[in-house]
Amino acid sequence: MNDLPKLLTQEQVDKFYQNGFILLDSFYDLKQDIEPIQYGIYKIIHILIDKYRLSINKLPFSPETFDFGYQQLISHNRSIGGEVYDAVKQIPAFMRLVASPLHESLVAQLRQTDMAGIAAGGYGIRIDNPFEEKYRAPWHQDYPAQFRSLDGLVFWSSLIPVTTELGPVEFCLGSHKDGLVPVYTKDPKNPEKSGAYSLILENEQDLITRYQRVAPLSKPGDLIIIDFLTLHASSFNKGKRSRWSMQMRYFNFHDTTGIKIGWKGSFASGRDIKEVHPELILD
Ligand SMILES: O=C(O)CCC(=O)C(=O)O
Repeated sequence: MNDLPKLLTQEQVDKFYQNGFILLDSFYDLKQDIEPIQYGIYKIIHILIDKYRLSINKLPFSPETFDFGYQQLISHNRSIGGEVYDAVKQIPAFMRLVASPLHESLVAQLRQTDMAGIAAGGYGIRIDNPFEEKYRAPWHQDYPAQFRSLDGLVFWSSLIPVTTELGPVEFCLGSHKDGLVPVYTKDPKNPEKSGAYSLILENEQDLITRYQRVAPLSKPGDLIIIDFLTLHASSFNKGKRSRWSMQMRYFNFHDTTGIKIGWKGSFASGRDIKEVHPELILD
């Protein structure tokens, strides 16, 4: 039985089906949902400033400057960025947001299901640092990198105001309607990339020019819902600050592909795509 509240208007649902993503303005409660996560990140940055005995100024907490000191931390030693990345996804306030009933309601409404699942390993907080290519997401669909169910959804939400300079996510409008795209598992132009970041779509350049592309700007509290088949990519961050954003992925236990593959995960579960979907691999 699905008696969860319907959070979207029919117009929003239609827009999502049409475009393969939708931006919901001011969806989350800033004080209750977002600030505690920013505060957790602020505290972790401070613990690491102390750990490495760095003389970095500390500001009192504010949602606008929660990441103050992070740029200096990674310019001292880039590997501290990895410590922050692994730590922040374990902030309780983030896990509470991941498991928010709001997400279950959205999956129920958009996928007409009474059985939503949280994709294990499919949630985290991206930190897109200025002028870094290694972890920039190239054009991709989420399904090959995540699996679980073909009709999965990404809930994407920024922790800072995203400007064009900071490299917003770019989407190919309506691309989800054209189904799964086979991939190469190595990017010869960027040999430093690995895992999901090294997947390259078949005929990538031809493919993406077929669609109108948009890169919506968003702010803390906004939510972008992305279909697991929508082609999208991170733009390059040419700013002075890292772009902090949350990704929370859900799937549908009733999806026939999901049931067939036993709701298995992909890279985030340490699995090779070839084991589950050999037909998607070109090399
Ligand atoms: O935030 C980004 O730059 C990319 C996010 C993304 O590709 C995803 O959530 O699937």
